Amino acid sequence: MSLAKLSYAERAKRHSNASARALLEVMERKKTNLCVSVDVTTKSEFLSVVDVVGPYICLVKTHVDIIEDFDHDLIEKLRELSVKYDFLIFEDRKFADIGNTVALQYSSGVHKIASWSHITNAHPVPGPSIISGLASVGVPLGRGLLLLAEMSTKGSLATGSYTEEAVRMARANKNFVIGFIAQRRMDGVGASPDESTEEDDFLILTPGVGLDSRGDSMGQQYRTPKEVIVDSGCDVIIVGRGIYGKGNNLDIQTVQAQAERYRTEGWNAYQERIKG
Ligand code: 5IU
Repeated sequence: MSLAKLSYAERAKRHSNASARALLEVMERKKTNLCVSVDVTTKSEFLSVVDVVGPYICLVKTHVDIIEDFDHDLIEKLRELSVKYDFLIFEDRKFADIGNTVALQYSSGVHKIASWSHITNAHPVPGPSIISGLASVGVPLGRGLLLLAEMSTKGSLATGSYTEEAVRMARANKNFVIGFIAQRRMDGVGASPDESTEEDDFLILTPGVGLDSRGDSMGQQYRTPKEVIVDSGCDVIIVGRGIYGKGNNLDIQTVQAQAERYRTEGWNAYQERIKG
């Protein structure tokens, strides 16, 4: 039986990485597989969105480098909201450098990502040394890493043998690599014929999710929660503009209604998958 048929609660028990376990537990507890991607450029907009979507999400995805008035007060407030509403934090940093450099980018600088972000991600392009560099910082803190095995954009180069190699890198580092940013489950991908991968349980977090649009003018491509969770076996839907909108004026009531809507769609799709 594919592990995609197991409940999030059952899968939580199979994970030894603290962040993977905590994410699956919160998904089950709050009955949500929704991650909101909050790509806004001011502290006040960021905190308003998180405050209103908090009850509906398992995870907040950040790009802290786009926040013009970033400071550590923002991180303190985000942490308070993560406790108040019970969600985890994922800085979508997409590391891509040599091990020594990514360890510094992860631990230091203005953002000190490792000190507050439960989960972060990396491009596999440098090879396994990017994992060891990030692990030297993240493992002692119980953090989890996602590898970018695929992307949602038109013409993405992360396909075929590149994706397979990413999965092989993850299998060799299961204590820290908890899953992938990808568009489908990665069961058995890149495995040799005699290799047993049945026990692998990588989390699949999937951006490029929208109910009202199939893409944007800059190459983004959207699929529905059902396509992502039921048809492709992914675990977490990542939604940005579908929830917080496109314009400059945040309409908080609409943001709340959209978060509720995506949460319901994502959870219904998951229930269909595990019961079907
Ligand atoms: N994101 C993608 N596609 C990818 C990866 C990351 O969209 O393949 I890797 C990020 C970019 C943005 C969010 O922060 O996910 C999606 O936002 P929208 O739902 O607004 O398109």
